[in-house]
Amino acid sequence: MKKKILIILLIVLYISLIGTYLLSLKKPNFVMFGTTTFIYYDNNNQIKNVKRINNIDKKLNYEKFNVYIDNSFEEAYMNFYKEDNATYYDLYNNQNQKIDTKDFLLAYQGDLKINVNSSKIETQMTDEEKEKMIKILKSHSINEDISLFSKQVLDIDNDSKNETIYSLSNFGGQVNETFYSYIFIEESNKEIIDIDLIESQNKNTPEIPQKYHAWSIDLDNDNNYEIVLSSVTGDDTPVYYEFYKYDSSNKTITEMLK
Ligand SMILES: [Ca+2]
Ligand SMILES: [Ca+2]
Repeated sequence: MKKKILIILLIVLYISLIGTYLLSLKKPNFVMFGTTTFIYYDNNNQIKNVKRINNIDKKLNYEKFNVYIDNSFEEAYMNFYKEDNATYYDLYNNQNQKIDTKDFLLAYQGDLKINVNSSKIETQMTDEEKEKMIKILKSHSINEDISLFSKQVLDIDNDSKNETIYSLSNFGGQVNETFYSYIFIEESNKEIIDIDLIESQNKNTPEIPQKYHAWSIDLDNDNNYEIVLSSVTGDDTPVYYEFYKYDSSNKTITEMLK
């Protein structure tokens, strides 16, 4: 009898070991933003969690990724390497040719449906826009210097009306000023909904992160785009990514996956 129990126990142990081994072979589904921020998904395309890292797993070197280049995902391979504490990468296509791109790194692995809004993120202001931006900054009593501007027009919430996402900051601008990063949505009725507004306390010391609107992506497959911001504090420091959800009915912005 004891022998029988022992055999059953051994069989159970054997099966669970094989199960664990097979699970370890299954690669996780994830989207990576830069080399620092990873959103993991389960097999049903549901977001599981987010991880922010400093050191990229070298096992990812030369694995196949779907990389967002010129408004679409293409199969590519990446070689990651570290220099002066920052992680860099080279991109190669299926023919082993190096791909040159100035785009921020957005890539995924696994059977995911990642819908990136392809409307152009404009970085030049017209004179009219500049005037309008300065008015908005004035209304918040923040510095009116703008060194970084971006604008994307898109229908974030799929209601057939366009919103505009603006990001403004004055990093690298005039001296003897406080620093700010301001990202907001202008709704079709011209109402402004803040995504993030941060200002440094002291002049000439940018102790706040510089934030920038990087992409609008439907990350959770609900037909609404999430707003992805890059965030960097200081030179030669990692760029991390943040994710915001816009609820047009309640006119609220919520940060997700903090
Ligand atoms: Ca809309
Ligand atoms: Ca979504």
